[in-house]
Amino acid sequence: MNNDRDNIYATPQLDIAGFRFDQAVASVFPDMIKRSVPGYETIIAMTGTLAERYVQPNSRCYDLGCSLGASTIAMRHHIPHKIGKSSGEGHGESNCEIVAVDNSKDMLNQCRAVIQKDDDNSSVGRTPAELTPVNLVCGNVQDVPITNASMVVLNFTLQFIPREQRAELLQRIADGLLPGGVLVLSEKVAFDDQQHQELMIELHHNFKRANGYSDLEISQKRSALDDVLMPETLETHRNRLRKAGFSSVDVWFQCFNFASLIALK
Ligand code: GEK
Repeated sequence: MNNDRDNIYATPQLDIAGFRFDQAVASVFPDMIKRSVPGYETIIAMTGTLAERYVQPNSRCYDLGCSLGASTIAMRHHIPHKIGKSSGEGHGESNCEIVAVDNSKDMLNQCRAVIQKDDDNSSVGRTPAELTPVNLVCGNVQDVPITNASMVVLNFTLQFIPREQRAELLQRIADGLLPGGVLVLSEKVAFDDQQHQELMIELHHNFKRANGYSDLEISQKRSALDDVLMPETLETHRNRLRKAGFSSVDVWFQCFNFASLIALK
């Protein structure tokens, strides 16, 4: 089941191991991310809106670090079925494919079940040709070829990649995007101004407390994420994206130390 309540850090742990996306996390993930990341549901919904606008016929959409597939489902439900003129092939359907990648097999197994459920629900009133196929890949996002893409989503994934390897991944994404394609990059961010940094952390912790996490849970999770989740400033993200060749880059959503950027090729 993946709709259980997250209480992974509710009891005191003597030795807090580095955070891992294992079976325990996969089984509570939707609850964990909603109660931990301000604006998560808004960002997912907006991903659908962006898919409606930017996904091009006969192209690929990538969900890199897909977890249980929330962004994949948002794109799938909003890719217009009949974009472009009927070209014979695909009978005027979008003829798109979504490639959803995660290197945690526990997360990907749960994701497979979510996609299967969506197949079953979505098939009502639709022909199979109208359901955008999802190709689930268990692997490192840094190794997956990105080609013929009109939309790429990195929703809270880049933060787990070693800092010095981020530019290369973004360059491959920029190179794999078609002209007019979009990258949605959501991240936990840091601030140069120490006072502002501390305020954002405090407000985020208040958000978690208001969502039912105890001080013990907040502090143990924080220790587990140390050296695993590595935030950078918005300026660093903007500069790196521009350097990779994106022509228009900026933040469309921010709440405390969580932000989402749109980068257009
Ligand atoms: C969502 N996007 O619900 N290669 C592949 N997967 C990775 C890698 C990597 N190198 N590093 C981390 N992951 C999702 C939420 S969660 C964010 C993304 C969070 C995977 C990891 O296994 C996990 O599933 C996901 O990236 C990050 O919109 O938990 O803060």
